[in-house]
Amino acid sequence: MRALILVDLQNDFMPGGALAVPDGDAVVPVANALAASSTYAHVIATQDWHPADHGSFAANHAGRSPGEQIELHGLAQVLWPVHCVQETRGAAFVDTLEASRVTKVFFKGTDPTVDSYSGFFDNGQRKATGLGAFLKDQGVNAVDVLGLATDYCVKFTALDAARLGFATRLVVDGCRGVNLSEGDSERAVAEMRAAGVEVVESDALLAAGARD
Ligand code: VGL
Ligand code: ZN
Repeated sequence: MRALILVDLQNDFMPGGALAVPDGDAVVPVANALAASSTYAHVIATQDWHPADHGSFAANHAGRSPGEQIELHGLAQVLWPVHCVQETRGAAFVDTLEASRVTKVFFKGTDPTVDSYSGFFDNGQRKATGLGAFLKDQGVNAVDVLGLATDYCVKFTALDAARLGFATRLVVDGCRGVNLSEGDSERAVAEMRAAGVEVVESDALLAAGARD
């Protein structure tokens, strides 16, 4: 059984948002098309869901700016603009997402002391969100991953999925990256591929959907 995992399709990651991913809105039609197909036993969504005092926000570190790197409680941390603050419009799903297809939501980044790029674990791999246990409990053994951003939350979600033993595919046309450094997204895709993630296009999945 396969699940679709939609990573962080939230207003703050869309053009005009606080942490806008270039062309980020282009992935929403891909998410909607796949979510509407009958291929998936579950359509899961993650939401980046930070308290206002989150340690990943540059604004919470005197004299620091977004894009700088610090050490946060022993872990390397890129500093970000304030984004996806719990209960704000920026943290809500983008309106164009057909959210009624989503069967279960997992929240991440709720602990102010540690960031959480993966939908499965925090960046220290200490606390689970419950996503892995939920999927296993439901008999899911395969996942398709898409969303924002390729070089952060999508990458770490797909890597954890593969590591946990799920047959993992990255729907590459359903992802866009932040690209703080040029080529970050390409390197992220290569890293996922090297970890056993299959890289696929949504068209091929939708065409195959009629067969499986
Ligand atoms: C993300 C940076 C900070 C993401 C979340 O969704 O990729 N990136 N928080
Ligand atoms: Zn975040």
